[in-house]
Amino acid sequence: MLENYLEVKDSVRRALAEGRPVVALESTIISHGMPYPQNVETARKVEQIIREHGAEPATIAIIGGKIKVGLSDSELEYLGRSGKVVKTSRRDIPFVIAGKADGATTVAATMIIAALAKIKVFVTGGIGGVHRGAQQTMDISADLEELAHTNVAVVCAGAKSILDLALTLEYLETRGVPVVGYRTDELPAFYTRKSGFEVDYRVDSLPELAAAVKAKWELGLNGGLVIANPIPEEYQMDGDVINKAIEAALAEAEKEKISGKELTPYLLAKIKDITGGDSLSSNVQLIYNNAAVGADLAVELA
Ligand code: PSU
Ligand code: MN
Repeated sequence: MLENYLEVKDSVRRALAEGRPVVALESTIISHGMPYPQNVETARKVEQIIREHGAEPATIAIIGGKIKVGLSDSELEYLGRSGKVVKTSRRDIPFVIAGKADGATTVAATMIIAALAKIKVFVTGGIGGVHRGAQQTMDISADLEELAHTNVAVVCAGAKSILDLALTLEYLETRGVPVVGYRTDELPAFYTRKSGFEVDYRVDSLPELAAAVKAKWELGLNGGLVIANPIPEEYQMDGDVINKAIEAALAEAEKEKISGKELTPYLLAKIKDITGGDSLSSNVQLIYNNAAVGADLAVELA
């Protein structure tokens, strides 16, 4: 049944069969999160870092209606270039498949597919969350619901303050999702190491982290974990600069009445323009840093 839908790349299939570590990667970040060609260059380098750390990368996407677990180099290039790829979250998966279309998977959709393929660790930049103003708009990312259900550890650099971080943490608490600081007491805010919010647990070593992940799932405590890994000091942005850019981007989005699935990509592109590309450089570096930690965690779990 599943074979009718999932196409697992040979190198990934072999690694999984042999019990070697595999790390899942999302593709919305490639098609909707960054401009070409930096998106494709970053995606390639992330895969390389994961290999250097002893794990097998599996970038996930839907191409021509087929779910791909692991992409070839030309498929990566295609996703980054074609401007016609559908941003695909949980609700979209069946329709992208039925329409034989191309879909770039969000954190939620990537978690679903990773779990189907039996991949436990997933590396990304930042997760979606509760948007500012959600009291009115009810804009809450499907990523949070997926974290509540699906057994995948998500390594990220926290969440951006385009979101309401306090409400995002409340939501995760309600849904029983642990928010773990990797070598930090504070939830990182993506572009910066600090957000002013504490994480639930700080872990300083990978064996300790792996032990907690194992205990959670062996006890049947289903759902994901947020492993928040701060951007390296030298690449973080100035707090005032990035916060002003975020405020300006949010105001612009409101003026243009951007909502729904368009909002996050719109804000990312605006922030990049306002910061003259500086936010993109930070974005790229924090993903590299997450790739290293995610691969090390996958090795530890294997
Ligand atoms: N944050 C980023 N870059 C991204 C995303 C989030 O820095 O590309 C993407 C991820 O794929 C995430 C999605 O799952 O945006 C969340 O979108 P929404 O807010 O519409 O749920
Ligand atoms: Mn939304």
